[in-house]
Amino acid sequence: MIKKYTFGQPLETGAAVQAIAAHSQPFDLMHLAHTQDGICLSCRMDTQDVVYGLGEQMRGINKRGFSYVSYATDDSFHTESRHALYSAHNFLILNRTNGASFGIFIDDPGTVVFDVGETQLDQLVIRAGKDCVIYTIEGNGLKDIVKQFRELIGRSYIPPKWAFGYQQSRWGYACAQDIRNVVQGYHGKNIPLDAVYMDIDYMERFKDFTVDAEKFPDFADFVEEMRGQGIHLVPIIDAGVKIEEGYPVYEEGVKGNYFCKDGDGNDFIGAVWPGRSHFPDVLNADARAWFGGKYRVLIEQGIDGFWNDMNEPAIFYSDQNLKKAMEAILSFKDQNLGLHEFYQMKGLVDGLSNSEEDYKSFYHNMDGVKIRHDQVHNLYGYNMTKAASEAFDQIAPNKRILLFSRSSYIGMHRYGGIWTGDNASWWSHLLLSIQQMPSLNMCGILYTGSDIGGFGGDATEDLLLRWLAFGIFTPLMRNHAAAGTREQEIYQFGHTEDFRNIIRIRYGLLPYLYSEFMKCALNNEMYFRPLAFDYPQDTHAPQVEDQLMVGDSIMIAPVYKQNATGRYVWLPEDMLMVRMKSLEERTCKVVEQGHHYVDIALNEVVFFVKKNHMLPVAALDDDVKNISGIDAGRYEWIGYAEEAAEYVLYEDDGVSKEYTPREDWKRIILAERYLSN
Ligand code: MIG
Repeated sequence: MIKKYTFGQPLETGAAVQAIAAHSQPFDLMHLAHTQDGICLSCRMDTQDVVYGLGEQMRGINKRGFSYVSYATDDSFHTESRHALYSAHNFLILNRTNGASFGIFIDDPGTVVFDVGETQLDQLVIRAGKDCVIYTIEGNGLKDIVKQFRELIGRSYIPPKWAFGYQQSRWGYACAQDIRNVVQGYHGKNIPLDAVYMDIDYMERFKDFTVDAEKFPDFADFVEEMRGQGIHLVPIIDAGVKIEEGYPVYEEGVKGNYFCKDGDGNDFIGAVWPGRSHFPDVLNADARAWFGGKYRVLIEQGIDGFWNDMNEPAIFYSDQNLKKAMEAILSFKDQNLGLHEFYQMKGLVDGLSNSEEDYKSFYHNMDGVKIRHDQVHNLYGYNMTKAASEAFDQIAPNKRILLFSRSSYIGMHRYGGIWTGDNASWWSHLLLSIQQMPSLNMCGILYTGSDIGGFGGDATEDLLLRWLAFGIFTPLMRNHAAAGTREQEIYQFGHTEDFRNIIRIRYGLLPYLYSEFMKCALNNEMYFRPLAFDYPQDTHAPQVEDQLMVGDSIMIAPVYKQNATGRYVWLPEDMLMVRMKSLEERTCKVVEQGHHYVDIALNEVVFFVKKNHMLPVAALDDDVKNISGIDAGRYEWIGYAEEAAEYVLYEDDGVSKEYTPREDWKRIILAERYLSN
């Protein structure tokens, strides 16, 4: 049951799609206090209670023991001490052992703080602004609460099927030849690949919707050449529009009044990659339609996928802040700096980027109402992505176009996916990425994944192998790295055959992964779930922070520790352990409920099939290059049927929006006592 409470005069964020009447009784699920800054909700948590949710955030699956801030931030240093990442996903569930569990969604586009037992171990405290809508959800267990929430916020974005193939990216591919080399690197070793990303270097001076003609002469021909090799190119689009006379996007934006304004009514200026830039006012319907329409120029050249970046929006500096900081720094000149002054001076530079002062200095025009940016900060990336998606609906109404964003808010999941931003080549970030997945799924973000191998820092071969062995289960499976780091395309490493085997396992499992993804999207369910969602009676499950249910049939237990040759796995019931050295070399064995140490070599993928469940596995030719090489007629089945197992297979053409209706989903049944080997 969903209840809606309105406080003050909230803005329409578009997060919810179901019209629900405001609840007639006062809010009483948590203790409510009105403070100077807004509202404050609090309640007690029992020792055994678990808090799930908050989407893209730091720390574990159980969010207890820390506080989290919803304020979209371009901070590429995801250490344990951080409280905010790129998105704002204000939904959590307090799962209680004694008393009713509930979900709560704070629809407030400004700063919201979730103190989940940080200040006081047993207190959940939520602070929001004075104008917001709060939804509370009670239901029959965790899955049901999530499903109700997902129905409230609408169906998740569905990408084209090729976006489930393996994808390679790197900040640094600068020209057509660089990309050809990547494709050759993969194809030369017979490793499948479906997409290569184009980071900011493809543009002419970082200008959105341009392609540098020196680096990419005849871009449309190049896109076609790549399609001929089965490769989709996915260009990046940044939020900031370069100020440059003669650049049509800039000139149209100025003329149409499509950019955010500063306090004096001039187009706001912030510096990002293109230098001094304006920011499209994507919270304004006209500006949104205009900016979205710009994607057409790339679509017409054959592009069918995009990633939206820098849309918190990130601001390196503003003119006025830079000036102030400069002056202050100059005042230190010729002084004999004490330590205090030195740090003060250093802080002036560090504080220039993404500064609160800048976010308070520009305005949106939302349906004629002037709104200061910081009050709606968390809606920017969401609306940039909505702009693109709404334009795609016009440009190619029945075609799925790949789209994902760095920043987001609940509601954006209807328009695109997200990737989890600038992680690092750290083992701890492999674990973080495992833990973020179910929380994101709760908030409707199903098409998601992290930069495999890590963005910052140098990936080692073992880290990349382990990360891929997890990444084969994430809908977005993209290897991406920052400029200046060690090259981490998999053909750069010695044990190519091991990498190739792991990637081929992804393609072999694709019929299952895609089928599960589609069913979850169409049924408002979670593709990745913490164990406690499937085994609510299991008292150990709530403590498992490093295993996940993936789709309806399997559980994974990735290795995420350096030099580990295996790991402990908790089995909430008897399961079939499937061990793959390659797609073809696999063994299956029933393992009993309980704790087990499982050896998992660097070149192995291990997963577990639930009792009375099964999954399809595609048989692949040796030279499969991309998902078009998966032949729907050649599925084998892995199953563990003590009585009987049934599988609902979802298939469609993978590109149109004519999703297969439920009554046509195929039911496949395995006979009694079947155990595959
Ligand atoms: O300030 O476009 O998260 O994936 O490679 C860095 C360059 C800007 C941040 C993105 C990252 C991308 C990078 N971008």
